[in-house]
Amino acid sequence: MVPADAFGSLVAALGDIVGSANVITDAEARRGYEIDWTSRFHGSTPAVVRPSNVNEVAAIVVLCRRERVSIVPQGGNTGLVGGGVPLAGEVVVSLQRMSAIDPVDVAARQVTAQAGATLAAVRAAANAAGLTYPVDLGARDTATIGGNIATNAGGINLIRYGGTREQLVGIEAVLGNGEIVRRMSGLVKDNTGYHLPSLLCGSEGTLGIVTAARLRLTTRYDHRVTALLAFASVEAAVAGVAVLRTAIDTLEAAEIVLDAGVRLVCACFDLRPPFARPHPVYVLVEAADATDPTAEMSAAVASLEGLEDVAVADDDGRRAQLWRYREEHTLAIGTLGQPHKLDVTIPQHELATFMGEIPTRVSRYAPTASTWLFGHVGDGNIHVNVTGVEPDDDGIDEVVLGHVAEVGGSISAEHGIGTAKKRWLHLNRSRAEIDAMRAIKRALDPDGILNPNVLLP
Ligand code: FAD
Ligand code: 2HG
Ligand code: ZN
Repeated sequence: MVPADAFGSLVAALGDIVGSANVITDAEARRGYEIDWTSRFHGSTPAVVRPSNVNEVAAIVVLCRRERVSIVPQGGNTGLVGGGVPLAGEVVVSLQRMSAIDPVDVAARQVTAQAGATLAAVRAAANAAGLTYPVDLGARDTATIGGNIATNAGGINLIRYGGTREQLVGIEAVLGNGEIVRRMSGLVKDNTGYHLPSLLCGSEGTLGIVTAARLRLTTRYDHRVTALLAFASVEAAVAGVAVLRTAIDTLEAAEIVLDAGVRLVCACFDLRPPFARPHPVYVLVEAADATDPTAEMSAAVASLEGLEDVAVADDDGRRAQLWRYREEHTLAIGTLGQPHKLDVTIPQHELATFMGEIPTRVSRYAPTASTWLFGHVGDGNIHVNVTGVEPDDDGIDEVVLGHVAEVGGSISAEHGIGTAKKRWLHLNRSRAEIDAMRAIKRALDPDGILNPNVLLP
């Protein structure tokens, strides 16, 4: 940390790099960059810097390294593990001004985008060229490609297309030592050593600041069917999803929500319930193809056991209505206070038991707490949200993550470790693995200035 009186010269030097209008020091203007989306994690920064190109980013890193000032890279600030906000006086480097998207390379089925481009903008560009960028998630309008890469974002279509890492063909980034690495040729066969895009993907801003990426695009399917399936139990829902995944090649989403969560969403957003009577569990499924996948979906759904009702959408308006029951969960839960967000993956054969067991364990620790369960059931990713517990009472995190590890799951499915979970990294990673990560961190960020308060315990 630099002493307070040194900030004046630091701010001036940052202004020399990006122009003083792009160095934010006013307390009111800084506030949105200092607090995370859930408002559970916050701190303060001497300055938010908004570079416009990779050379400015490199100059900022070189300056901060020389002055021994730490940096937090920030994109859309929609991260849910407290990883993108200054927790201990770091300078915030916001990539939001770097949002250009090149014309889509239709022949290569790729696009180059700067890190600050939003996910929605990249998807729209791909769409306009007759293709799609297959990563999608609820925060699409705000989350950036750089943030998606830093967290290796998963989202709602991972079961068909993979997550962000699977789409990443090339990267441009500034490492913690101030060097620029750039591999953007788009060559898909390229076995010339360590794959730096993969390494930086999921590194949560600890190794480099991503400034641009070359992304793989895929076929855009114009025929789509979405259905909300009502089940009698979580067991039936999990078994049903396994059947549908085998039966429907074109399945791209399988999302689970429970009755309590749907009621909360309906109450918060004044929505009508999806069915005439409530059901314990709902699974939202979506398939897309070059021809209408409705018949294939209907035949597979007809074979399911424990199915109580079905609502089908084959037009965009109805589809959006069904998705609201799922996608509004995060906002609805946020109205109850600052939730503990525990984004975990559970092995398929343990999933139903876990979902039954975890509310009991939470109540045992905190009798007044509420547990909300929903998520990407197709890949075993459940979002355990706990409300009614103080934001800094991480005993509840210990209870949930400890049990996740006991059943062979991952303590972070798609949101990353951030600051929220670094205490528990050892539950999933061996000492040798953590040592290897530290060695990589030292090599690429020798003075440890990049996001020093996340990921590594
Ligand atoms: P930020 O929040 O700004 O930063 C996240 C992390 O990345 C921080 O550690 C930050 O330091 C680092 N970072 C940001 N930009 C860069 C960069 N250019 N270079 C290096 N490091 C960088 N996530 C999913 O995976 N799947 C979902 O389905 C999903 N749904 C969501 C729904 C809602 C309503 C919300 C609020 C969030 C959701 N998220 C989801 C979480 C979040 O949107 C993702 O983690 C997203 O990838 C974060 O992008 P961002 O630009 O907002 O990053
Ligand atoms: C989602 O899938 C996001 O909606 C957010 O990953 C999950 O709010 C959460 O816990
Ligand atoms: Zn999610």
